[in-house]
Amino acid sequence: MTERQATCPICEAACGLTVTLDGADVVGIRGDADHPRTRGFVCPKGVALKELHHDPDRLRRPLVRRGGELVEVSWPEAFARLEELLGPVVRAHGPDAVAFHLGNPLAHDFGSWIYGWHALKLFGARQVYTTATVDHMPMMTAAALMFGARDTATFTIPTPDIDHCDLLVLLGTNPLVSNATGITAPRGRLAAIQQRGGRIVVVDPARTRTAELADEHLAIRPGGDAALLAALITTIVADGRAAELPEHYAGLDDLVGALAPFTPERVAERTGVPADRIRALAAEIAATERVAFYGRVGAMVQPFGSLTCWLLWTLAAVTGNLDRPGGLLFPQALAATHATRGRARYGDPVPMGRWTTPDGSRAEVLGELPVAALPDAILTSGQIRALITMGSNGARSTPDSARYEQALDAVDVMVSVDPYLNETTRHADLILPPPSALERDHFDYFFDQIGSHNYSRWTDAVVLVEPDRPTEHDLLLELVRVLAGLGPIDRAQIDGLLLSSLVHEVVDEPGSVVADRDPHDLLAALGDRPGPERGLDLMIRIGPYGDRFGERPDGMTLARLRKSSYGVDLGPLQPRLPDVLRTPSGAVELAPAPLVADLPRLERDLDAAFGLRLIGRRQTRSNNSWLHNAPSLMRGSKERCTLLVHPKDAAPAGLADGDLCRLSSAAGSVVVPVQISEAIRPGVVSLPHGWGHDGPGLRLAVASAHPGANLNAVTGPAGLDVPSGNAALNGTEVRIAPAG
Ligand SMILES: Nc1nc2c(c(=O)[nH]1)N[C@H]1C(S)=C(S)[C@@H](COP(=O)(O)OP(=O)(O)OC[C@H]3O[C@@H](n4cnc5c(=O)[nH]c(N)nc54)[C@H](O)[C@@H]3O)O[C@H]1N2
Ligand SMILES: Nc1nc2c(c(=O)[nH]1)N[C@H]1C(S)=C(S)[C@@H](COP(=O)(O)OP(=O)(O)OC[C@H]3O[C@@H](n4cnc5c(=O)[nH]c(N)nc54)[C@H](O)[C@@H]3O)O[C@H]1N2
Ligand code: SF4
Ligand SMILES: [Mo]
Repeated sequence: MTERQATCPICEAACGLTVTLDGADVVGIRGDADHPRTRGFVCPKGVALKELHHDPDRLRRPLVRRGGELVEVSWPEAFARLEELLGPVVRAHGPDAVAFHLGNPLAHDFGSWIYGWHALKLFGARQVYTTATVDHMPMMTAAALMFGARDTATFTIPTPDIDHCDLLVLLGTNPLVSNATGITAPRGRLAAIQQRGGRIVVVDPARTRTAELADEHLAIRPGGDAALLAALITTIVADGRAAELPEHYAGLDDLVGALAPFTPERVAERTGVPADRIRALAAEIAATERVAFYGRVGAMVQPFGSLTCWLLWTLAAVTGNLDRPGGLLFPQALAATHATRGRARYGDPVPMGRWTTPDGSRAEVLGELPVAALPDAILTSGQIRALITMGSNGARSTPDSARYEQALDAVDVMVSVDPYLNETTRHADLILPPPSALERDHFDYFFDQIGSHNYSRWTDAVVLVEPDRPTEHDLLLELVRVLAGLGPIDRAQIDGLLLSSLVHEVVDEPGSVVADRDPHDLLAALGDRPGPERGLDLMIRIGPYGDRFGERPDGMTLARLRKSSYGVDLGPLQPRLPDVLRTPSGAVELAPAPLVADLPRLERDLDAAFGLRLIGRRQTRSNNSWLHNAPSLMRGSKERCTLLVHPKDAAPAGLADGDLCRLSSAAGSVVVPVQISEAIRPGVVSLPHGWGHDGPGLRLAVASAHPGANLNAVTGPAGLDVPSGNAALNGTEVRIAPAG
């Protein structure tokens, strides 16, 4: 038996794991008590990596569609088929004929994160749809407009300093179940706020486990957050309690003017929060020394996600809590990001509207198009002929998912990079499975950017991939080969081409720390071993702690990081304004025009009619749609995919606890068991997402035995947050009635 250290790549918590091996067999996984950040914390999903690794349903070899059936083939055959399928489309119709749907697991794979985005840009890909637009695109959009950004690969986002705050205000997040993003291993840290005399306020239509632990729970109506935040700001400003802001803030007067209609009295009905409670919360925020604010999925996958993120950060700014310990702070990651590249307080306008979906109805934001518009893009235009899905299960994760599946059948060519034959990939012509999570090196390129402590770690793959088995990076290189028409050159050469173009981009950009260096010298310094490590080494070396290729001999390199099994502690988050700003004005933009322009829509919504509304929730033993094939996560006879209904809504509908209910909307309907609960606000029902493992052609023996109902068969049709294009997954108008 041997023991190896690993990092769990499933969620943002990035827990340190200890993996016990018997030869190449993974026999056990537990939390690593010596990990300096997660200190032994682990959840059932991390432990289930063992089962996922050994899962007989997990694909090890490629599948090709032949006569309607998906059959196993060798890797050379699969790559030949890739060329046959995609090559002609690209040659005849160019990059705009190929759409991409990139999904959540890629955010946990540093190679995909560094090279994937770069490769798409090189290919001229514009029909790029990702899971960001059913998740955090509002946060990316608001942050880009307030602090500056070039794309969604790196970002400048303030995170709550929960270990030092006196008051924590949480909107639309349940970290005790989800670990949220940036509130890792939360139980002890939340309890510590209360132990030091602080308070926690949770704003959520459901009394979640986090709300139960909180000192105050505001059971808001879905989608009411932006109006609530606007009223808090308006009240604090009107009471003369706004903080004095330094010169690197712009637009305060415009902000105050634009928010004037949103008084507590005006928003009380829509938000479901009485005016006196809004005033009391405003007074508490203004009177408290250090206040941290945090909003996540519930604050984002709704019609006003961008306004919510913007107003959350402006509320922090006007109360003096932005960029201060105990409030919100900007992390400084080891690898270079937009905010540590280029010149401080110098930036281009936010990339927006440079191209559109094929029908012109939706514009690009930060290089991405709304994934909720992908089915229409395929079904109503002849433009998109091929679809490449990578780590995405849009058939369960995007709104109006029946239409999404219909689009998968309509497209001429579909290629999936995915380890499972699931609800999405069953429509593919070719499936290329990457190695398992335990077979890959890990570095948190994405999540280091939002951590609550500046910390970075590298872990080696726990199990070695068989020599002839392509890695996720190799699969990307094979796609680049076909998309760029590179022909039968060595894969290592493609890797070299990508690295070389990355080095040139870094050297050539204004304000580069390696502007005066010869790209050939940098390439030589990065070595000749193909793979994603060289790109990461580059980003570490030009990053804020980097050695700048010898200029700072004590600086960091990937080799130096790898020497320490527990990575590098780069210290607590520190104030970083105004240096992180990359806006054209060089200031924090408190009133960005595209957001101010969306306020009239919010004002109209204050008077909207309000029927029964559907929201989602997360569960400890699920992660989105893809962990239900692990037996340990499915144990127990209790049905988990239940519709939470308040007794006041259940009685008139004739529903009792455990009854089967038909839940329907304009998009579709599902049958689900009812769970009567006082924890959900009356007028709101809640169903978890990622279920619905049914229909033909799945290779998911365990998941199919507990299929659950697909929430996204009912969400949509595509209500969108206007500035970001994010899907409004929560807040769909629904009806409930006894089934059958
Ligand atoms: N166990 C587990 N952990 C996960 C995941 C998982 O699937 N399972 N997924 C991971 C991913 S991809 C993400 S993005 C994070 C998400 O992390 P969280 O944001 O913490 O996710 P949820 O638990 O869905 O919490 C969203 C909350 O928003 C509430 N809500 C719904 N509508 C509204 C609204 O209009 N306003 C307000 N204020 N609240 C609303 C819901 O009731 C719910 O409690 O979790 C990650 N961690
Ligand atoms: N109604 C509703 N819908 C939601 C949400 C909600 O709260 N409510 N939450 C949204 C959020 S926050 C998110 S992040 C999305 C997630 O939506 P998606 O991005 O679609 O992610 P998953 O559903 O987790 O599906 C992941 C896919 O990647 C595959 N996969 C797993 N590991 C790997 C890997 O290492 N490499 C590759 N190439 N593939 C891999 C899996 O087999 C699966 O097909 O769902 C969104 N959808
Ligand atoms: S899935 Fe569980 S073990 Fe893995 S990182 Fe998230 S909380 Fe940690
Ligand atoms: Mo997510």
